Amino acid sequence: MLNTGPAKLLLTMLVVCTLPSPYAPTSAVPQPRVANQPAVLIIGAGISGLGAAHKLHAHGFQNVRVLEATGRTGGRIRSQRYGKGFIEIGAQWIHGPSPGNPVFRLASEYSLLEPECLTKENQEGAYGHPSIISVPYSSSGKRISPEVVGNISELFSSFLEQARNVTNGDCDQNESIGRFVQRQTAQKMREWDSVTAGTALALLSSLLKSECSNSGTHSMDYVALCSFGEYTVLPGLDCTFPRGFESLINQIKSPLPNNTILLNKVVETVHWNGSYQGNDSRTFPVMVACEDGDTFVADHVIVTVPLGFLKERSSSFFSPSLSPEKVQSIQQMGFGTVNKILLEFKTPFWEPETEVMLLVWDGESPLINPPINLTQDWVKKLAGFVVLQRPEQVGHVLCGFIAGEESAFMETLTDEEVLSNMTAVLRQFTGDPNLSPPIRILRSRWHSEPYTRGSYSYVAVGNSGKNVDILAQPLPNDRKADKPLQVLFAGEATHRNFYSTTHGALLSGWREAERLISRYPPNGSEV
Ligand code: 6YU
Repeated sequence: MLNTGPAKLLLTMLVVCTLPSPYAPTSAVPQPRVANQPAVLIIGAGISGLGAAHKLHAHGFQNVRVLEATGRTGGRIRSQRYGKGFIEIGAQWIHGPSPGNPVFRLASEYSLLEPECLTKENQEGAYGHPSIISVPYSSSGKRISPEVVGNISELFSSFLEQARNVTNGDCDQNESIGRFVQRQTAQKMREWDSVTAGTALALLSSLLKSECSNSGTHSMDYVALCSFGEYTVLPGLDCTFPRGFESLINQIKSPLPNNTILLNKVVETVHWNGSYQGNDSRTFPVMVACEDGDTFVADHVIVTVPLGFLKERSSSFFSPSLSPEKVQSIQQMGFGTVNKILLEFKTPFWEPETEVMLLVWDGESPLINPPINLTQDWVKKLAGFVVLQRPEQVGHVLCGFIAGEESAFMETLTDEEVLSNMTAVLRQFTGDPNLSPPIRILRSRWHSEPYTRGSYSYVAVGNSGKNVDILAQPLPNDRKADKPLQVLFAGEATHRNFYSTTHGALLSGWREAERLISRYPPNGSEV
C-alpha cells in the first residue's frame, strides 16, 4: 500500500533518516551478503534484541540498528555494582544450566561461569534454583520442623508435577493452577489431624506465594492449568554469574560495530505496510518514528518490547493497527510483577548453611482467599528470602521476593517504609524483638518501569500457548505479500516453551534473526 495524501504530507514534515551506509566488516564477520543490504531495525536492547543483532551481524548483515528507549542495554538483565561484587536487579539465575540452554552455552563459551556450574553433576542436577529451605520461619516466631517442611514441599512439588501432566485434550480451559492445588489439598487434608493440617496449610500457602514469584503472577488462580506443562524445565541446578548477568550482555554486544545501538531512543510508532523514501532513492515498507522526532526507514523491524509495554501501548504503537486476534492475545496473555527487596545486614542472624528462608504465616491456607488490604497486608505476600552468594564480595544480603499487586504497591512506598516493615517482619518471624535492622536496602520497581511495566509473562486462564504463537507471527500475515516480514516479534513472551526466561528471550531473538537470514541467503538472491 502506497502512502498518499495526509500521510505523504506527514512524511515530508518528518526528518527521514536512512540507516547509515554499510559498516566495514569486523574480523569476526563472514563475507558481506547481498550488495543491496536489507535495512533491519531492532526495537529494544534486551537479550532478545541484542541476540538478534548479534546473529544478523555474524551472518554478514551490515545494516542493522538497535533502538533502545532507556540509557542502558540489558533490559530486564540488570546487574548493579555492590560492595566488591554485583547484585542482580532483574534476572539472577540461569534456569537449567545444561547444554539445551543457550544462555548457559554462551556463558560457558565466554568463560563467565564458575567451575562448579560447569560440572557434569551440576548440569545433570536437580531442577531449579536453590531450594534448600534450611530455615522455615513462622509468624509466631517458632521454627517449623524440617521434616514437616520436607514432606509438604514434596507434596507441593507433586501437585505441580501432576499439573504439568494435565494435557490440553482433557482440560477445562478455565481451570487454574490455584484451583487445581486447592482440590488436591482438600483431598489430602482428609489424612491430616487438625495440628498437622494447620501447619501443612500454612506451608502450602507460602509455597503458592513462592510459585507466584516463579510464574510472575499475582495469584496462581490466574495461571492456566491446561498449558502449564508446555513450559519446558531444563535440567541443571541454577547458577549465577560472578561478574553479573550483564557480563553476558556485554559479550553479546561486543562484536557489534559502533553506533549499532542507539540509547535513549524511545520508539513511538512503527509505521508498516507503507512506502517510505530513503535518502538513497530506495523505498522502504517500514518507518519507525521516535519520541524525539527522529525517524528511521527499514525493510524489516524486529519488535522486542516487553509484553507489559505492549499491553499499555499496542493500540498506538503500530500503524496500521495490529489484527484483532493479535490485540486480543496481547490483552489476554499474563504479565505480572515480581520484585526483589535486598536487605544488607551487618552480621547475619541466620545459620551459615541457610540458602532460603521461607516465611510461613500461621492461619493461612490455600483454601481461603481473604480480601486483601494492601496498606496493611502487602508484606504478607513476601514468599521468603534467598541468601545471596559471595558474602565476601557483597556482604550479608537477603533477597526477598514479592509478586503481584502487593509487589506493585510496595513500589509506591519509600525505602524507609519498606525497611521498617521488613525489620518488623523479621523480628516477628525470628521471635527476636531486638533484631538489628538492615544497614542498607535496595529494591527493584519493575511495575513502574515505563518500558517494561512488570516482570515476565505467563499463560493466563482462558489462554493457551497458541496466543504466544499468535503474538510471535510476523506481519504482514499474508504469505503472498509483496513485501513480507516487515514487522517481526521477539522477546521472552513470544517463546512458547521458555517464556519468562532469559534463554526464551535469547532464542526468540535468534529465531527472528534466522527468519531474515533464510530470506537473504549469502549467494545474494533474495527468496
Ligand atoms: C531468567 C532469572 N529472574 C527476575 C526479575 C525480572 C525478570 N527473569 P527486555 O525487557 O530485557 O528488553 C526489552 C527492551 O525493550 C528493554 O530494554 C526496553 O527498555 C526496550 N523498550 C521497551 N519499549 C521501548 C520503546 N518504545 N522504544 C525502544 N525500546 C523500548 N529470567 O532466566 N532467570 O533468574 C530471572 C527475573 C525481577 C524482572 C527475571 C529471569 C526474566 C528475564 O529477565 C526476562 O525474561 C528477559 O531478560 C527478557 O528479555 P527481553 O529481551 O525479552 O526483554 C522462599 C522464597 C523465595 C524463593 N523463591 C524465589 C522465586 C524466584 C523465582 N524467579 C526468579 C526469576 C528471576 C530472579
